[in-house]
Amino acid sequence: MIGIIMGSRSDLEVMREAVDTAKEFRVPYEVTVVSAHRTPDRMVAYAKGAAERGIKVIIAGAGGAAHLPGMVASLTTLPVIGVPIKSRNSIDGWDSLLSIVQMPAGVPVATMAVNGSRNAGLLAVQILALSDKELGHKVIEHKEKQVASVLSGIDAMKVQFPNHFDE
Ligand code: RP5
Repeated sequence: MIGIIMGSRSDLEVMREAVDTAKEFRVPYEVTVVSAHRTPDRMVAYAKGAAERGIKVIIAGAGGAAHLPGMVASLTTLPVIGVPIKSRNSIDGWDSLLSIVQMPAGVPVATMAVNGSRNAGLLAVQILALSDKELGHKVIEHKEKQVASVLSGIDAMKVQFPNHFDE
C-alpha cells in the first residue's frame, strides 16, 4: 500500500495526481492530511504506525516551510518521496523545494520536481513493482505506451516538417 499525505487540504489539487496514479495501476493507497507544524502529534503517530498498517512507501507533499517529508523520514524506515508544493504564499515553490531537497546525510527523502506528484506516484509504483511481478509488467507497459505516444507525435510533425531525423 502507498501512503499519500499532505500538509494541508489545499495541497490536494496537486497531490491528486499521485492518487490518480495509484488508481491507474490499481495499487492500494491511503490518503490523508498530516501537518508537521499544525498537527505534530498526528505526524508522529502516522509515521510510526505506517509500516505496521501495511504501507510500503510514503508520498509526502508539502508547501512553504515544508518539513513534513523530512520529519516523516526521520520517524520511519520506509522510503519517503517528497513533493514540493507551490502553495499560495510560496516563493515560487523554491521555499518548498529547498526545504525538502536539502536533507542531512542519514535521512534521505527522494525529492520530486515542484508539483511533481505524477512522478511521485510513478516512483512509488516502481518501488512496489520490485516485489510484485504483475505490477512490474504494468510499469513496462506504461513505458511502452509512452514511447508509442512520442513516436505518433513525431509522425504528426513529419507532415508539417518534411526534413526530419529517422533512426
Ligand atoms: C503547508 O502550508 C501546506 O503543505 C500548504 O502547502 C501550505 C499552506 O497551507 P494552508 O494555509 O493552505 O492550509 O503546511
